[in-house]
Amino acid sequence: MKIQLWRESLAPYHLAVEELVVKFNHIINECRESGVYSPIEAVQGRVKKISSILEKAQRKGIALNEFTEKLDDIAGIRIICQFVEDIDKVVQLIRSRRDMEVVSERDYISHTKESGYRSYHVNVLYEVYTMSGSHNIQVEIQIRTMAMNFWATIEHSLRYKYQEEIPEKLAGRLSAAAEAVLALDCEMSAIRDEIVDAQQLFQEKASVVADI
Ligand code: 0O2
Repeated sequence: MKIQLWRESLAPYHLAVEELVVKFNHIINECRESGVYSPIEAVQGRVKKISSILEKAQRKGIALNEFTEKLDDIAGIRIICQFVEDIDKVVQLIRSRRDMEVVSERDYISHTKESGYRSYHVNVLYEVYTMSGSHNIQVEIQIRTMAMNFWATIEHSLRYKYQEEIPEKLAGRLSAAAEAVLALDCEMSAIRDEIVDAQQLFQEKASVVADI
């Protein structure tokens, strides 16, 4: 496929990611402005690189003219939460929205992957409008805690470095690190109220200073 054609095919995906990042960031701002705790700490978005689309399509035996239908994570949103409990709130929020339709969910938190990967995936259909009309775009929304994100980001780079063949010893250490992440998330949940209280006080102080 020519590069211009790739650009045209991926344009609605870029639009979907841009719009969704704005919408989820708006939730953070709305919460902050009304002094309410935000279940969303941060939002990231990306469109899969052409090389990664080609690699995944080949690995899954997907023909190039089918990739927009059969690859459901070309458009990706990552929602980072502070606490495990927030993940469920974000999932409920997504399910209740009328601008996106949930088509599937994958719970890698209750069902941790063999690698140690934990995250909640919600796949949605999201409509965007471009000059060529409307497009129903598949978007994969990954929801995870800051600790889960730390682990997944590092494991992802190691997986890339070792081309999916992470040496056994290193895999063992990653597995132990995943256990530590689980323990950290539990510990933080246990003192959640204290932390949220402290953050609220800190935010109030910061806004008083800003007003002066
Ligand atoms: P990238 O670069 O993040 O886009 P698969 O066949 O395993 O690739 P599938 O069946 O399409 O994936 O869906 P799944 O399991 O929901 O995984 C899709 C995405 O979840 C991956 O995208 C990763 O972002 C993340 N993920 C899944 N498993 C792991 C894991 O063990 N470790 C880490 N770090 N991330 C994981 P891509 O395309 O692999 O990568």
